[in-house]
Amino acid sequence: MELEGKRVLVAGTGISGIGAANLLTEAGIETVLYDGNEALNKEEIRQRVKHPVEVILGELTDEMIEAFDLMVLSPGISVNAPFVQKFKEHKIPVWSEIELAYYFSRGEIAAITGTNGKTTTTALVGEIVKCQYDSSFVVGNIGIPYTNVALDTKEESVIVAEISSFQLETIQQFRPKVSAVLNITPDHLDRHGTVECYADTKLKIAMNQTENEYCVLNYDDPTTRAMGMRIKAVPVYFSRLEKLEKGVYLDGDDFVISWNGTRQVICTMQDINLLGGHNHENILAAIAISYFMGVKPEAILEGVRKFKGVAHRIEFVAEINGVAYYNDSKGTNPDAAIKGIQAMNRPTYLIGGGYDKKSTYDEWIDAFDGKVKSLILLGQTAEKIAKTAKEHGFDQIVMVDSLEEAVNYAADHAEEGDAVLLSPACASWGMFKNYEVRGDQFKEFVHRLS
Ligand code: UMA
Repeated sequence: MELEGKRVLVAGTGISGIGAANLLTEAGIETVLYDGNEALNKEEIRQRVKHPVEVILGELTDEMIEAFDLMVLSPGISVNAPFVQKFKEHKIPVWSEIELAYYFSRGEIAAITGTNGKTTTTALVGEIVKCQYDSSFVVGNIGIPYTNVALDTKEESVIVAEISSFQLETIQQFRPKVSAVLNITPDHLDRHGTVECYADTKLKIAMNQTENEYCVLNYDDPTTRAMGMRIKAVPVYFSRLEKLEKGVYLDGDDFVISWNGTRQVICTMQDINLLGGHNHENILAAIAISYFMGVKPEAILEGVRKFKGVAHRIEFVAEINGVAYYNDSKGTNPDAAIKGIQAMNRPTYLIGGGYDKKSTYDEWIDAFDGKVKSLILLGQTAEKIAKTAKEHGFDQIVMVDSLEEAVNYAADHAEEGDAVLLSPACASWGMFKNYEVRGDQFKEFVHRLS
């Protein structure tokens, strides 16, 4: 579909919606911004867009809908939202903002999805490609909408994109040179319904790829391993647990790539700055992605050595009175939070709870492994988590009303040699704008203690 002369509705006025509206108006396409939240301020929204746009808030009538040729959807809005369904009934195409950015952008794309590790892997691939390519961009769910940079890309650019399942729901032509599905564990079931539907949405990342492209998959995860049978792209497996005949794997301390009969050590444990088995998986995936994006082994090694990790992911904040504080606000589901508690090597005051994504918390509680001294809970899921914890025989539970109260409680009770970990196993929505705001506030409350 050509966009010239079309009238486009951009749904959502968060950073994706504003990015999409900027891109469309810059390209001279008639654009209307829409948000279901009537309480927002139209003028404030208009000021965030570089060129003049109309803004609609609240309900969309059938008459209004019929006047559009296309809708561009922000990731936070479900395709099942009633107004989106109306667009479909009127046979008006609905594009993900990723699709819109792809329409305008040039260069080659590495697109990374999975339940966990995608932000770290994306940031690491970004660091690696920078070591070889002059024009590179790191975008997507990581917090910089792809639409923000689409017009700055050139034929020789490399775009490294973290892509969520939400962003994949409505892609059309989006075709990365290298895609990656790092792992699948239940997440966002409130939106996708079943884990099968969630996994299928993730695999859409490879749906337009051909045999000339690559899809990096986790060999140790049965769901992603099986995906290799369902794609046209060349599957490139990585494994932390097995030495693969063809793929990227860990051999003792060595991160190895074996392809077309050649075995090459890319880096060793001494070269990396990230802790934990899950991070070894992220490094293996990043090596595979970078290699098939054309990055030379020396540049991969340089990028791996430079990379120091990402904020909000088991991020060390401070040591105060002998107590270490860690911010794992990005632990937005039980599986990610399991990685957080597994990384602790001290008795831990664990702060959890938040928005209810219909997750179950049994495995997370089991992963406490005697390390958690006290579980401090807040948010919508507090009662549900407390109930599960008690069923698993864990009753050192404290209920609080705010993150500040949680930090103060932990600081008052923790002893020298303990850790305090914010790793909520839940999204932040409802109490915070996003996990970054939650993590930043946590860090601020911790710094206030000193
Ligand atoms: N809105 C409606 N109708 C609805 C629902 C929402 O109009 O039915 C409006 C809201 O009123 C609000 C706007 O939509 O004004 C918000 O849009 P959004 O939720 O898509 O938020 P953005 O600010 O555009 O941020 C999005 C991603 N957010 C989500 O997927 C929820 C960000 O991922 C991403 O960084 C950003 O685009 C840039 O690509 C955050 C996230 O939590 C980090 N992602 C989830 C995750 O990682 O688990 C998927």
